[in-house]
Amino acid sequence: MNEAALTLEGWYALHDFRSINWTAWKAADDEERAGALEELHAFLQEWSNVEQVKNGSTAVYSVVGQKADFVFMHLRETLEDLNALENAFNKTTFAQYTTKSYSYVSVVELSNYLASGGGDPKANPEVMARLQPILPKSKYICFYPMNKKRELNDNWYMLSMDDRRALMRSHGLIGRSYAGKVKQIITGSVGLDDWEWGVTLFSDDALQFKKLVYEMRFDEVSARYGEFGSFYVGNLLDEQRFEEMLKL
Ligand code: 76R
Repeated sequence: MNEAALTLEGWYALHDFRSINWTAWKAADDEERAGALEELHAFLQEWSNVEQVKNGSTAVYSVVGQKADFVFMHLRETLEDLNALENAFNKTTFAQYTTKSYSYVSVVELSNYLASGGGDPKANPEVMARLQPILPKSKYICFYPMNKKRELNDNWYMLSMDDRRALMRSHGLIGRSYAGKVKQIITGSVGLDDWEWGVTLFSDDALQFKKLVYEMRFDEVSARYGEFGSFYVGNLLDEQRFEEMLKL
């Protein structure tokens, strides 16, 4: 049997994509809208408090194009926390003016392909900071799910650990050349959702997403073994921008 990569898991992730029901939002009276906005404000505040005490992290972005209008990306300690959080949001008045566009459940993952040194990795604060990351508040987000291919001649899961490690080295080198320009969070979703990984990228320059993903397309790990789902791209929503988006 072939050897599975060892993985370290951190916070669980929920990418919750929503669309706004503009017809209903416009039909609501001022008082109802004000109440809904207040509730939204309270939730954003609560999520920011959770982040302050490092019990999780939340990123809020608009989505460009028709796939959704905005996304909440939540990282929390447990699946129960994520569940409670989505249910609480779904009970708000504001949520009644949204429809569910897409969601993705996964867990922050690091693999041992390029790990160095021994000892308990979870005792390393740098590793912990990557397993429980405070999400950047960069101007742009890009999310897409992906698989590693399982076809007769191109089957990632039939490659030896050594071969995969060599391939991942080249992948990591390309990635590292974007250090400081793009921050990536890889979340694993085997057994949790429809694809094997979620890729979430953050940058202050949306063109860097295109350049990074394009460059990786030529790298063997992606060129040969990558399979990709839908791409979502969006702009940072702070409270003020969120309110502006909803203003009629
Ligand atoms: O964790 C590390 O920094 C070690 C190197 C590394 C691993 C193990 C790494 C680095 N990645 C790893 C694992 Mn990655 N990554 C993607 C995509 O669009 C595409 O073609 C692929 C989507 C991008 C854009 C990206 C970026 N990576 C993985 C895995 C799990 C593989 C497995 O276990 O089989 C996937 C699915 C994946 C996909 N990767 C980096 C980046 C970047 C920017 C880096 C450098 C990170 C840094 O050094 O800070």
